[in-house]
Amino acid sequence: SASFNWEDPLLLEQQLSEEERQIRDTAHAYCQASLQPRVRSAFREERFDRTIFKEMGALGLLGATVASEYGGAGVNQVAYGLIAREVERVDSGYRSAMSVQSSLVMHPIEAYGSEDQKQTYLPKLASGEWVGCFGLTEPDHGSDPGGMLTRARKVDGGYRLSGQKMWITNSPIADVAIVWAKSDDHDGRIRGFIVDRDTKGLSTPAIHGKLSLRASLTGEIVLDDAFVPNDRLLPGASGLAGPFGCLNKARYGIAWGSLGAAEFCWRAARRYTLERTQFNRPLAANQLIQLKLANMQTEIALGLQAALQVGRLMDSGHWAPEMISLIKRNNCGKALEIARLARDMHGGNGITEEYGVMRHLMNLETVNTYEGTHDIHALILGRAQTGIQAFF
Ligand code: TGC
Ligand code: FAD
Repeated sequence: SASFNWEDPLLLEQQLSEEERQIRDTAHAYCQASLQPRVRSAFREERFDRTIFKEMGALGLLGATVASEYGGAGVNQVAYGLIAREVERVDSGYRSAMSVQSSLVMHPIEAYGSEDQKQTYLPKLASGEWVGCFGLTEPDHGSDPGGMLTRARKVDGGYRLSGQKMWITNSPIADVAIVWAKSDDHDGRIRGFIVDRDTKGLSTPAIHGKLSLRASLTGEIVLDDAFVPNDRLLPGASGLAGPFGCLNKARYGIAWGSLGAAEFCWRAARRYTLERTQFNRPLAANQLIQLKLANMQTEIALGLQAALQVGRLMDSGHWAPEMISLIKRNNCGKALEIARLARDMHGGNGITEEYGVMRHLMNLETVNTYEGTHDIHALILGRAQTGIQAFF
C-alpha cells in the first residue's frame, strides 16, 4: 500500500507524464517567483503590467497548445490545464489574461483563420508582443449571445462593424480584438472578425471600480462604423458554433484554474489554523475546523480528477461540450465555496489583503459568472439529460 499524501490525496502527480510535470514546474516556478510578489499592489491599484505577457510568452505559456510552426508550444490540453492551475493559484485575473490570449484569441485564429492570418498574428501573440481580446458579450446580451446587436455591413473591400461589446478582458490594452458580429453578407449569421488596434471607429474604454479581478483589465469594445477588410474575416467560423468552439477551450482551462485558486485557499486555511491558537490549542485541533479542511481537500481532489479526465478525453478526441460544462460549473462553484470557508477560518485576518484569501474569494465571484454562469451550465446539463430546452 502507499502512504497517504494529504496534499495529493489521489496521486494526481503519478497520472501526469514527465513532460506535463516539467511544464507544470516551469509555470509554477515563474508564477511563484514573478507573479506572486506583484499581485497585491496590482489588485489594489487595478493594474495589469504588460510585461507579464512578454514573460509568459518567453516561457511558452501563451497559446501553449498552438502548433510550434505558429510560435506556440504545441503542448496537449492537460498541460494547458496545468498552466492555468498554476497561474490562478496566484490570481484569477492573471489566469484570465492568459486564457483569453490562448483560448479566445490564438485558438480561433488557428482553428478558423486563413494561412495569412495565422502567420501574421499567431507568432506575435505567442511571444506576448501583441495582446488580444475577445468580444462576444454585449450590454444587453450576456448569457444570450445569440441575441447580439453588433452588425457587419458589407461594403467595397470589406465590412463596416457597428455595435458595443461589454466586459471584455484585456480590451483596454489589446492590439487586436476578435469581434463576433451578425453579418448581412451571410444571411445575418454570426461571423468572427479580426480588428486591429489602429482601426478607425474602434475604441476600448476601460471599466473601473470592479471589486473582483482587479489585476485584470476589463473594458468595452465600441465599434462605430469601423472598417475591417475582407481578409480579416475569419473564413472558418459561421454561427454561434464559432465563438462556442473557443469557449469550450477557455471553460476547460477555467475548470483547472479555479482549483488552483481553491488550493491556495485550502492550504492557507490549513497553515493558519495550525498556527493560530484559541482556547489554548491550535484552531486545527477542533472538529469543525478539520471537517472544513476535509471537505476542501475532497472537493479539490475530485475536481482535479475530473479536469484531468476531460483533458485526456480532449487530447484523444473523445470529448463533448457538456463534459466541459460539468467541470466548469462544479469546479468554479466548489472553488468559490472553499475560498469563502478559508476566509472565514482566517477570522478577522481573512479580510485583509495580506492573507490573499479574500482576494481569491472576490475573484472567484467573476470566475463563477463568466464563460457561462453556474446556472447556465446547469441548464446546458439539464437540456442534455431531459431533451428539454429550459433557457426560454
Ligand atoms: P444553441 O441552440 O445551444 O446552439 C447554437 C449553435 O451553437 C452550437 N453550440 C456549440 N458548438 C460548439 N461548442 C459548444 N459548446 C456549443 N454550444 C452550442 C450549436 O450546435 C448550434 O450550432 P448551429 O450550427 O446549429 O447554429 O444556442 P443557444 O443560443 O440556445 O445557447 C444557449 C446557451 C445558454 C447554451 C449559450 O448561449 C451559452 O453558453 N451562454 C453563455 C454565454 C457565455 O458563455 N459567454 C461567454 C463570453 S466570453 C467570456 O466570458 C470570457 S471571460 C474569459 C476570461 O477572462 O478568462
Ligand atoms: P446575465 O446573462 O444578465 O445573467 C444574470 C443572472 O441571470 C445570472 O445569475 C444568470 O445565471 C441568470 N440567468 C440568465 N439567463 C437565465 C435563464 N435563462 N434561466 C435562469 N437564469 C438565467 N465576455 C466576453 O465576451 N469576453 C470577455 O473577455 C469577457 N470577460 C469578462 C470579464 C469579467 C470581469 C466579467 C465580469 C465578465 C466577462 N465577460 C466577457 C462577460 C461574461 O461572459 C458575462 O458576464 C456572462 O456570460 C453573464 O452575462 P451577464 O453578465 O449579461 O449576466
